[in-house]
Amino acid sequence: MTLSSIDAARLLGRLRELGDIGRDADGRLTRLAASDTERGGRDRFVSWLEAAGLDVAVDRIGNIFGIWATEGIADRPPLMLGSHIDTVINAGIYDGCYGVLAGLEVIETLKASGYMPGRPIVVAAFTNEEGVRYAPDMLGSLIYSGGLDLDAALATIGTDGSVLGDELHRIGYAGDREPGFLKPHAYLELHIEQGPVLEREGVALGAVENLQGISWQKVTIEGDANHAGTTPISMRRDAGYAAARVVTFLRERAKASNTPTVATVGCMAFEPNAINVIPSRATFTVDLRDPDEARLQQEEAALADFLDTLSSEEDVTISVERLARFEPVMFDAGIVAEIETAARARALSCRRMTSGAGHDAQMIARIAPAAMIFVPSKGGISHNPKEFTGDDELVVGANVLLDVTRKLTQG
Ligand code: HGY
Ligand code: MN
Ligand code: MN
Ligand code: MN
Repeated sequence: MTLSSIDAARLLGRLRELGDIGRDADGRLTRLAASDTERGGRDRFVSWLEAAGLDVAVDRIGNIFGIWATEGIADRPPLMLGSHIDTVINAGIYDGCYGVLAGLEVIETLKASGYMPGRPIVVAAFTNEEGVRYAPDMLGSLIYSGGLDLDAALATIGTDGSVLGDELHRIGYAGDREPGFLKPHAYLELHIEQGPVLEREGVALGAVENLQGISWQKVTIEGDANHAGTTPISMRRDAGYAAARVVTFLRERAKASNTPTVATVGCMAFEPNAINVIPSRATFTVDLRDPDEARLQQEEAALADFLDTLSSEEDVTISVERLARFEPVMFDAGIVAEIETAARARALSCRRMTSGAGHDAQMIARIAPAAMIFVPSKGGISHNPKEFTGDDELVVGANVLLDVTRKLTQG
């Protein structure tokens, strides 16, 4: 049986075109959720959906859906293919966008081939997957799956003081559909691995069977500003030094544990942030992840204990705000098996794996059987303009998405 293929030039061309929307004067790509640059990406994506003859729907949290529902099956639960088009700061062009554009490509290829699916096929671009401007991350798919109150989410204040709901209105993407208006029969997300495993093992595809738990916290340490030259070390309430001890504690604990636990302090700010003033305040974020829920809780407890000890040792006051907390997720074994079957049919190497990154699939897995397909990331690099996956690898992933989509929508 000759296996059909997606239109590689169209997919790769769109990936590059979308990848150029939101570059600053230095060529850095940043499309934060509900920003003007993201509006540009959203508009371009909607124009492609319309050109493909799909029905376009936008829900109240700004999730965008392209719907292909042929006569007689429109009321059946759809297969949903999705990901996100918002990015981190100074991003690559593949994270999220690849899955959204490959989903559209699969629909267009099937439509053009005369294929008659047994259920609608929908491609989704979820709002604020990255969580860089508004916490928590995966916010659009979390709302879509009923994991958070919609009004509370719309009232979320961003790192720039903006209000998500106002920004969605301002960019024209405060939609009218209720989140969850389409209950998927199944959900499939194609994504770059963003890690080193597939490349290191020389494997073409990942059939992602689970996704690790995520804990995001914001820590504020209050000390006393004082003169850098006259204040004896023994008399300091140095918020900056205390913060540095937390960073070291987290790295050394994760390094010493022979577990998959990872810990990251990604943001840090000192006040008053002056070369000759002992910091009076340090605020920073902590991102803890582990595939095992009990171990993730242990890591959170160990951090809390360390902060208690630190506050008395350094005579500082410490407060913690939880920004996001998602338990580990198991994906649907049946869909994972379909991914492996599709890979074998194309004589592609494939291995089961855990996702280290968070994805919209972990949220939609709350309301439908879900799974993910990974393609290799060069050097395992992501959330970095050096993020790269070869054209052939991108096309291979999209063709397997095509095959599994056909399998999951047979009449
Ligand atoms: O943080 C994450 O893993 C996701 O990219 N938002
Ligand atoms: Mn992503
Ligand atoms: Mn990402
Ligand atoms: Mn992600």
